[in-house]
Amino acid sequence: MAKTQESAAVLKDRARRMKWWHDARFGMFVHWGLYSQLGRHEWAMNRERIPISEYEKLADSWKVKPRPAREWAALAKKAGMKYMVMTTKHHEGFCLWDTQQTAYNAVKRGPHRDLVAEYVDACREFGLKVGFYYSLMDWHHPDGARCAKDEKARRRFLDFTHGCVRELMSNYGKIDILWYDVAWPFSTPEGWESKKMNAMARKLQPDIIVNNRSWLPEDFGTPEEHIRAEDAGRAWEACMTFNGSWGWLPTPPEDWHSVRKVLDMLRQVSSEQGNLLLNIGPKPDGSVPELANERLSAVGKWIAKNGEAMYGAVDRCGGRFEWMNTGAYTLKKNSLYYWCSRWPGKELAIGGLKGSLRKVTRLDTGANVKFRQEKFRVLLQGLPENCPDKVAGVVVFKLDFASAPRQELGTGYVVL
Ligand code: FHN
Repeated sequence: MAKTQESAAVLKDRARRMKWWHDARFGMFVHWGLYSQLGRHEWAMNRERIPISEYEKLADSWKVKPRPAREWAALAKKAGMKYMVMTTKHHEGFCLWDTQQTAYNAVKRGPHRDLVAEYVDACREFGLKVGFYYSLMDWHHPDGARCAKDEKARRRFLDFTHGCVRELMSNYGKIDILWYDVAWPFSTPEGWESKKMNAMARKLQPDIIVNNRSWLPEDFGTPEEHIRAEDAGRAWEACMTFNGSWGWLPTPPEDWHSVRKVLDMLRQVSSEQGNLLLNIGPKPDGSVPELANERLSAVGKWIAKNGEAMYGAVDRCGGRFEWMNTGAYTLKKNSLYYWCSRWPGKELAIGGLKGSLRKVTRLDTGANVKFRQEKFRVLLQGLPENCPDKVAGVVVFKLDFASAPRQELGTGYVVL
């Protein structure tokens, strides 16, 4: 995508709109729809070539428990997540809100409820920012594919698409994030008239944050199922499944990210000023998968004591620190947070740190840690023999320096 120079005013407005998002760090992605009833991934309709007439029956068989979104929001809060993004319409084309664009929706069919309205209410009840996921690709709409080759079909499908976005931006109060997905079959913003669509969204929601999946860069990049920072200055959010499927798909516990893995993903994104959007795929009735509940609850317990190392304004570590054998870093100006995930015993050595070390504390207890700074290493001493963190085996040491620290280790160097 060609990089265009954005005006100072645009950059300033984006910084204003996105400050809460950067500080928030951690969000919950929710993939829930007709596909959840199949329990075989949200792409089952496409991968299994289920005929539309057969698939549509799911619209009337969908039974939803009372207000499941409250369970999601309560768990998100408990897990230390600050915002949510839910599928309002996935590729299957079924709309979870009271839309006038199609009768294929959760109010006219199956649940006979506005599931998006319930989700918005739940987010607000638990003090979470509200994100809407919207799939541009639509396997159900009659023009969803032929729009690529037929101008009349394109017009109809764009009127449908822009109409859906307009409803979502108009009918549910303040919306904080617009998360587009899969801009197939067009391969340009002109095909979708994205500029016009996003300008409409921003006019209706002046503070909204828009991702990069309508063929325009907009506000942030979206690496998926991997963690890779965008260029410095460009916001980014890694979206990750919990067990390899976005939609409900029961798999053995070993397929689900461990608490330690989730914490390491949080550290990785925080170390390069990114966000983590971690997905749950609720069961057909809306229930939270047990393993997601169990592991996110533990993540939240850990974050409650160590969140300082990830929330708020962080600096990029890239190029300033090297990999370590017992842990890894996040950085806030002169404070270096060492996430020790491999407990060394009573003494922890970190080689090659440059800068005058003033103080070391443990984030989980606030206790000062005895340390000695030598020419080639820092020694943290008087530690417990075994790792004291019983939640995940990860202890964060906060090292306060007189100035911004860095590390020089190299490959072949040894101390004589
Ligand atoms: O095809 C979708 C997929 O089902 C899921 O919604 C992810 C989430 O980012 N987006 C697409 C794959 O990139």
